[in-house]
Amino acid sequence: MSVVGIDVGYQNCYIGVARSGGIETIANEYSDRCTPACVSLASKNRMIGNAAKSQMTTNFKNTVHGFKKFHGRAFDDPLVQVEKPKLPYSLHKLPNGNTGIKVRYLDEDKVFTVEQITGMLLTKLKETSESALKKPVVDCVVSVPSFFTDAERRSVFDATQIAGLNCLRLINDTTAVALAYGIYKQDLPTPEERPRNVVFVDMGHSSFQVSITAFNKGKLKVLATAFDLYLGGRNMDEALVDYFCEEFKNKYKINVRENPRALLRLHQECEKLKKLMSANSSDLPLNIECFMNDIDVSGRMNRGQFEDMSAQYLMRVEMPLKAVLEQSKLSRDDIYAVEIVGGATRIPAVKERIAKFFGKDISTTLNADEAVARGCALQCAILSPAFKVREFSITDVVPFPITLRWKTPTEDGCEVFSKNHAAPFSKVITFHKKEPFDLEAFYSCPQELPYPDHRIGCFSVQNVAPQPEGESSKVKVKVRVNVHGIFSVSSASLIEKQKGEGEDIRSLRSKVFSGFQIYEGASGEKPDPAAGGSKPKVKVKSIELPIMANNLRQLDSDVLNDFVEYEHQMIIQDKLVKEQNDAKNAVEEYVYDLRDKLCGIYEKYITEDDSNRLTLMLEDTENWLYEDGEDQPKQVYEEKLDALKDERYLHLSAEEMSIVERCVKEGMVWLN
Ligand code: ATP
Ligand code: K
Ligand code: MG
Repeated sequence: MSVVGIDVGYQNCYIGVARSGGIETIANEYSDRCTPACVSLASKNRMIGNAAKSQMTTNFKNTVHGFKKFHGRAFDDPLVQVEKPKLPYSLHKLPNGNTGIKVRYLDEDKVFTVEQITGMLLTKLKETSESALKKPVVDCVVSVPSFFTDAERRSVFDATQIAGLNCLRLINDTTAVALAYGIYKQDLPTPEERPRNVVFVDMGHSSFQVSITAFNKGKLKVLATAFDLYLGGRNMDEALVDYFCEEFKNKYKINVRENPRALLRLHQECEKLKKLMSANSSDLPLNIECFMNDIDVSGRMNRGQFEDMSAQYLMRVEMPLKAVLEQSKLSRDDIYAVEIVGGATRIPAVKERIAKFFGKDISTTLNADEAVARGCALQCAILSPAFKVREFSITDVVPFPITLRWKTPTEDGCEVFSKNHAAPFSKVITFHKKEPFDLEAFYSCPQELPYPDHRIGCFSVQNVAPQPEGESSKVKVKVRVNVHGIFSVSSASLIEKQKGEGEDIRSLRSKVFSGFQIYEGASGEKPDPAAGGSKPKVKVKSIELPIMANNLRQLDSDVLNDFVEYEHQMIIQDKLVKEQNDAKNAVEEYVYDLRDKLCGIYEKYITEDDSNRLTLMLEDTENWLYEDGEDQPKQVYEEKLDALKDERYLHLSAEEMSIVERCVKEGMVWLN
């Protein structure tokens, strides 16, 4: 069984794996530990990750990046509408109102859902893990921003299923970081001592997240989280892009915004410049050759100017820090350390603001890029029965309070999970009902929600019937925020009194409209009434009731199955194209290799006739590769290669020739 943790970033993805030596971050086939969150669709196949990123400026209409925020979002969502004009590819409204991504794939117009696009990315990350671990990868833990709401989490979860992964947990970015920080610490306070409170700050490309976590030996408890949904490295890139667009308009009379390719290149160069400015405070150049209309452009920038133009963003660093501290009810003196991760926390002005707010030096104990993925892998190792890791319990929080509503004459609903309530967590609510009923769940405070719709879902508790005497039945409903941070009405049961038992019907009747009772417990088990011992035992039978859930923006299970199937087909198609390309490249390589040798190491041992014959043969093959042999099935290339290899030069076989080669290389004398 494999143990894999995946950080799916807005820009960068990382994979952590557990091996016998511990947690490692693994590299992809480009020896890169970072895989860009980028998918490029083409006429024969897809490219994902690094290969896709290199298509960004050439095949920009079909190269999808910056899609993470579309998870669980309607096309009409203000966030989607704000992003839309900035994208080089098109968005499309799906029949169910969700956000679709329109591209050309296999020479056809195709609309993919964001779950499918992330599914493709996860397929790539799965394959990378499989080739590093040399075994199939199914189980994994995937990170999500702590501020993701229910619909967004379900959407990411669906993407993991499309990729054929078994996601054991969607873990919040900052919680994964906290785990990576805490699990190896030998000197944490004992459970009886005051906990060690650590602030974790993660500024990535698209957003800013903060948490305060309390550590004791063997456990961590998240106290509070806060965020700025729109604050990250890309804001700084955009500030630079704005500046240079303006400058180039004046200096070169070009409108960069009219040219998507030039705009993308400027973005890439501005990002590089931004990174350079983190390490260097002097004046730095920005040069792009053949930028637009055959013009080479250049500009300059220094850190001071950059900080001035990003002032509006830097100003926003403090707000989430303040919010998280307030929620935690701690004072600055209670904070043991402030740990920063995420690429954009490398910006000196960002670091300064964090340090200033907490009035202490910030720590960089963790690898800024890889901590999330490592935390995910650790969580996967803890959850996997196949791996032995130190016991470490994780208690996260419910970031936004959740209310459950029902319609009865006297009751309208109640808040079932308050803000920063421990999670995962279950509660049992008792109803008295004669017929099936509906429960509606929604986020209690729409104004603080980073999502335009406060509904979570509607849950119909079915098959409820009155008791034989016509009385209301007692129905126990379990509501849960699960390990993924997803809310559900997870089960319902009807409690049927067994005939002949003597419970006072009237006392039950008096409770019919008296509302509900909530039992709490991390496991969701209600306290055993029999354990109290005072009341006489009533023999009851519990009957499971079916629940029909209708969640906001949820994919139908049929649709999801189709996506799983389609992803599978695309994987096969990519594999075919890859094999075909490999076989074709092998022919091409053979041609070049033999040509080199004919005028190199074989020259002395080959007759002129043979040499001419072979040169001609190579030329023919090369022409064929550009013409009829351009796009042939794999076997055709394989047969071609075999035919070339069978050709006898010097009246020796290819195998014999390789012996010649070795002798020449090793400086042995070759006897003709
Ligand atoms: P998110 O967490 O928002 O989903 P992500 O996880 O993909 O995004 P990271 O990989 O943590 O983001 O960070 C990427 C951002 O960090 C980019 O904006 C990148 O330009 C920026 N960055 C990386 N290195 C530096 C540096 N040395 N100086 C300034 N910015 C940097
Ligand atoms: K990342
Ligand atoms: Mg990130």
